[in-house]
Amino acid sequence: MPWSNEKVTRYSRVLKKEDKIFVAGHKGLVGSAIIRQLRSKGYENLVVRDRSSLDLMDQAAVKSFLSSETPDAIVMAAAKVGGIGANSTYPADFIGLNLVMECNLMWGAHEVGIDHFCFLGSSCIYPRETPQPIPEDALLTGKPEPTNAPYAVAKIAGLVLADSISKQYGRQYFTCMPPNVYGPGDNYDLQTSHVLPALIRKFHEAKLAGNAPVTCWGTGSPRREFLFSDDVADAIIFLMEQDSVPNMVNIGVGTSISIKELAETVQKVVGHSGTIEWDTTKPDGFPEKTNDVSRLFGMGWRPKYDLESGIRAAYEAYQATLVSH
Ligand code: GFB
Repeated sequence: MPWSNEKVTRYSRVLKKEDKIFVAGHKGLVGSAIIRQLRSKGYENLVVRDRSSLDLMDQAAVKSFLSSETPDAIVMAAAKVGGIGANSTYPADFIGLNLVMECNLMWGAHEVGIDHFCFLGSSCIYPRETPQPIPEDALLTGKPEPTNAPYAVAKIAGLVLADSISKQYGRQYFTCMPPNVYGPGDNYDLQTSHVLPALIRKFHEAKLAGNAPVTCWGTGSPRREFLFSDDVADAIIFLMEQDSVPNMVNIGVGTSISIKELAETVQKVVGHSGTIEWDTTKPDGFPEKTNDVSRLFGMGWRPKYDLESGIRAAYEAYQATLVSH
């Protein structure tokens, strides 16, 4: 049967503590959280590579690395990522770099016989117009959100590649769809970052400038689901530790807030008391992006961080970067 967005559950041996796990993108927002969580759960046989020593854009180098290291499992947290501004500015990079990296690493893993692969998708792969919360089988049932369609198409291609390799070659390659992720090691560049780190930086700098007004993008009415990076990592490891995993699994809290409510929450955590203004020349993107997490919750996983405690932890991590500069 040709590929469909139907749920397929695949069984395989359970991850063992001594397994060698390659975490691609170990310095990034999600990758660094995965390393933290794996170590805290007793997985010590971890393999990481800086971009300078392993360029995922170089197919031969990736194949040679995989052949020599032969990890038991791979988590691909490496990707070209960014917020709504970055996606609109660099569409070719978001589809081109991500397609090449995911094919090099995933096809290379298959060719050297690696059985376990967790590919990171995103809630933005779903259609712009779709039921909320979004179930996994909404995939490919409608047009993508234009502000991040190239990225979404690259991630959908990776998801279908993972599922097809599993189906044809009997491997356990699965894709998880995190929502908007934030936490330590985030990107705070105001042109390329996601909304939450951008607001943390904006409110912090405005507070120091005497509670100057803060300008947010869009109308403030879109709704987003936010999950702290350590919860995303915990969910990914939870899924890898199961003896069976569905081919695609949404990760999240299953609820969302408006960008306006988010701005007010960040303002409260940072302690800013000025005005909030809205630049409606900037795009809103998805009207709403809330994952239906019943598939994951039905397996027994739950997040640990609520939004306000997560923002507090992220704000502390941001302030620590200012001290170290
Ligand atoms: O997080 P964000 O950049 O990306 O924007 P998406 C979320 C919402 O926050 C949009 C608003 O409605 C923005 O207009 N927003 C308000 C801001 N102020 C700001 C600001 O100062 N900076 C930013 N960046 N946004 C991304 C995809 O979509 O979701 C990525 O483009 C990825 O590829 C990510 O999938 C998870 O949530 O709209």
